[in-house]
Amino acid sequence: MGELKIFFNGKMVPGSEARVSVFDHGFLYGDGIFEGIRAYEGRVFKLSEHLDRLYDSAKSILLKIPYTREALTEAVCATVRENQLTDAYIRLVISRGTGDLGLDPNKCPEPSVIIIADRIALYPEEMYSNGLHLASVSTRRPATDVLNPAIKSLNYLNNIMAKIEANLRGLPEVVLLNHQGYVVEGTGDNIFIVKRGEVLTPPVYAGILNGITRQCVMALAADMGMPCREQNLTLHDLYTADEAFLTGTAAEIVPAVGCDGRTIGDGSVGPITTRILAAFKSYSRSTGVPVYGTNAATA
Ligand code: PXG
Repeated sequence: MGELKIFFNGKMVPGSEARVSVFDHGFLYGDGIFEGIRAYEGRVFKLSEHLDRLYDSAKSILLKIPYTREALTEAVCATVRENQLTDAYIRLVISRGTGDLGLDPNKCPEPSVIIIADRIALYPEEMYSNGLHLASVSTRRPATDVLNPAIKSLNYLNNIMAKIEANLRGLPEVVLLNHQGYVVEGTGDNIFIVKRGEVLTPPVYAGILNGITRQCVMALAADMGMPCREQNLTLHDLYTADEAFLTGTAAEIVPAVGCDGRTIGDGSVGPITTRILAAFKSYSRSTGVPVYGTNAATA
């Protein structure tokens, strides 16, 4: 494979030439938004839902995306095609653009729009078969009235602070609490528990990113007749859960079998997690926006 081609403000440019200005407010201030999207077998998974969230993030921070939804849909597909990928991880980034050194976004006339499509780095199989041990960390997720986690902004320092705590403990992922002490999410994934047959996940208003995988899991659970609800969760709820798992675009569904030294359930991957994982795998590989023409079957 040659060099990756990047969609850069309407043009396809080689990776080595795709450079943003040091005056870009995405770089100077984290002023911008992004999406992490996957393509499976030549189809972009939940592209419309990702674009909904992207346009909502943009509206919330008063950033005007200089493309229609149709144009962005085509740009995402074109970037995957240009790199001849079938399974891909797609990063769509829209920054406020180039301005001066002050933080005023009005000084940035043109947002920067970047789409990177690359091969997906898969996680080790044992993570799915054995499950993760988690820990709660001291870094809190910001309150919705401080910096709403529902906005998928370029301001990920809070998540990175928690990731540093994970690294210091030698753990792949950790659990963040909100300022009230409720469990909200991981550094880059949502959390679910299973208790007495019920599938539970923190509500959006607790201060989380409303994950596309999360939404999909809630719908799949409902389709399979599993009771599924949003509910505030404490660490006690997580410690005493029968099962727990994390959801995110990159990792899909990862079982969690322990937290803070407590064993979750019997310490093995539970039956409901296993069913949801299987349902997600088959669903994600049988739907999506076709990148290479419309003859691929769409569910
Ligand atoms: N919460 C947060 C804070 C996230 O950043 C999710 C939940 C899951 O959302 P989706 O829509 O993907 O189901 C995310 C996902 C990575 C990575 O490499 C993941 C995310 C952002 C950056 C990197 O795993 N976001």
